[in-house]
Amino acid sequence: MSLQLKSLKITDSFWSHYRELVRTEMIPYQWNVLNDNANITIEKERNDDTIPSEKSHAIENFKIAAGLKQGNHYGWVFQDSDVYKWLEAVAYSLSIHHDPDLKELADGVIDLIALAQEEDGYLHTYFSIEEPERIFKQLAESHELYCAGHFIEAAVAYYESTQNEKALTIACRLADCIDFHFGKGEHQIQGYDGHEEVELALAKLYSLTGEQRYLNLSRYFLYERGTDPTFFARQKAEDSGTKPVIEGMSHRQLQYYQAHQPVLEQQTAEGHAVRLVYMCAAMADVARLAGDAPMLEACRRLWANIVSKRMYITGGIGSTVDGEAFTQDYDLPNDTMYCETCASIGLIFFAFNMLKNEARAEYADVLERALYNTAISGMALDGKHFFYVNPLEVNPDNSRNDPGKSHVKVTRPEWFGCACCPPNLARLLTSLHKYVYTVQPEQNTIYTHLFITSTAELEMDERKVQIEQTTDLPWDGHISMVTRTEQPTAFNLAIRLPYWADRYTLLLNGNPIQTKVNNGFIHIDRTWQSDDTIEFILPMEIKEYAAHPLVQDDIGKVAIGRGPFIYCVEEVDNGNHLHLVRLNVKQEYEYTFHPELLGGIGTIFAEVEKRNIEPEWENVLYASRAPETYNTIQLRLIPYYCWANRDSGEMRVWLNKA
Ligand code: FUB
Ligand code: ZN
Repeated sequence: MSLQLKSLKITDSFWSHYRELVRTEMIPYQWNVLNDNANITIEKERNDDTIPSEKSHAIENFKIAAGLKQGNHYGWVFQDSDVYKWLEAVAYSLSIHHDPDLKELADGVIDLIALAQEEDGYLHTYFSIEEPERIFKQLAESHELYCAGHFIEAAVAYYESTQNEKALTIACRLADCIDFHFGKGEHQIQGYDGHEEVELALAKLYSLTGEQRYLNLSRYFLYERGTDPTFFARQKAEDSGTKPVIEGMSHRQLQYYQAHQPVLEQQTAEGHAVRLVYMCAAMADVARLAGDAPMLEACRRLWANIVSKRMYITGGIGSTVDGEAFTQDYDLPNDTMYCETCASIGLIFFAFNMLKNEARAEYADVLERALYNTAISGMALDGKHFFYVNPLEVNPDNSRNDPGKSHVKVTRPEWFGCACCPPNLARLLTSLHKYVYTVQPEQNTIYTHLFITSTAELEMDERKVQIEQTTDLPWDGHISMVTRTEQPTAFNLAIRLPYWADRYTLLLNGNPIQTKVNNGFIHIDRTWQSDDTIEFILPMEIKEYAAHPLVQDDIGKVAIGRGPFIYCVEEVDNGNHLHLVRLNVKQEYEYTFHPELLGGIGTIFAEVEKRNIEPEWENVLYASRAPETYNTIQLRLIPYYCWANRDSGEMRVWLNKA
């Protein structure tokens, strides 16, 4: 059987709006930022004097490295990756929307990158401009392979979208340079980058080019990690540089880099959250491409640890600002967490690469959770303001006055000194069409992961098959899937039964059908005729979710969800002191869609109790036999993703429950 997904066109109103926003606002906006033309305020992501936040300078760095300008590198050592992620988003955007001007701009950027690339294929503006003698000598901090990975990803996407060979040639020369320098050979560096990324990029480059060396190199980096606990320390000891590559990073433990153990021995998700999920995304892809069963088993283990013990209900990960990292099982504080936008995007990559290995609905459930909640919370509805950190509870006074919460912003800044998140989101949204389905040719099965109005073009043994999916999700639970075929065609259509639906109705051409559910997918295995219509109806119940009792911060509280969305309450709707709100034992909720509010959202109303601050508390901090009285109030909840788009104020996801 040959079954291939050839293309997917999204026409969904919720997601098309986002993708248009990226094309019309975010991409031009980011271009101006990268060129220091945006006239915006760049904020530090937390109070830290070492964060470079005067400007981006990213394009200027390339011009200097290319010899077109004089000057010094400015910004983080990984500033190049902002340009690469922008380029990758442009590549996907061009595949959706023909735009000769944008293509010309991007081609020009590729020409500039080509000029900045060294004779031997090396590419990294910081080291080329400032410290060529330290190339590959400070890998714990240098982000050289991290940046290389982002370029390779961009080049693969750009080639797939435009057939531009120049970007791909730069990428292959860069990969060849890395392949020359790293490995087990006598004169090679036996080590890896402190920030995983090149591993997943090399797997993509292999998939595009078929060049086995790239897959081997990716696999080498994964297997090398954590085998020699002295590698980073030895590089540091031998370093000739007079200043750290990244200020304030040298104290990091090996866990931070997932370098404390060989990857197959790592039992729990440790260290910097983005690094961990990028590593896992690479492991999952390499496991599939190389048929590496122990690697896949390691992925399953790390996955289980994340999703059953270390992930927020919003699909956020990273419990602490210190190292932007995981901490320990069930440690999920709501107001000091990190939940970096990039980390949820990395979790989506990991989930999707697991789906390509094995179709289990739990991967798509998490993918959907992270996508509809933390990932899109990373961008304001204007496409020009961004969150780096996505809290589940905010009090503006605490963010202002508590240095431990300086990273928890109440409004989305225009840009960040460390601008990893906004362009990451741009590339995710523009590539969303890749996440709706996967196909398993050996099972002759098409798996549906996301419910998004779209048309999929498939090819089965040279026959064309179309699947038209139509839905009003995320607001309404009716999904219809119509097949169009040139002639009757047998295949198995597997549809995810999402975690938030306890029941479902399934009709084929208007009649109920019996199907089997396997690993969370409903399988409909039949010979499809043109215009066969599946109707899949999911109840959009408002749900109260509780957390595991060991999550100290959520005990006695519930979070409210409807469909894929987790909801929150904001001060602008409900007044301040939101911690005084208490949901009733038998709480009733009412859902209403408001086309005029926040771009069109469904809100939830609940008549709840709010504790009074009685006069007895005037100038009293502690009291025995304290009075406790409540008022009834109307509480309005909105989907978490669109918080902080009106007046700034308190927000919380977890609410006290009587
Ligand atoms: O180190 C590069 C990127 O910057 C990371 O992925 C983010 O967490 C931020 O620290
Ligand atoms: Zn980020």
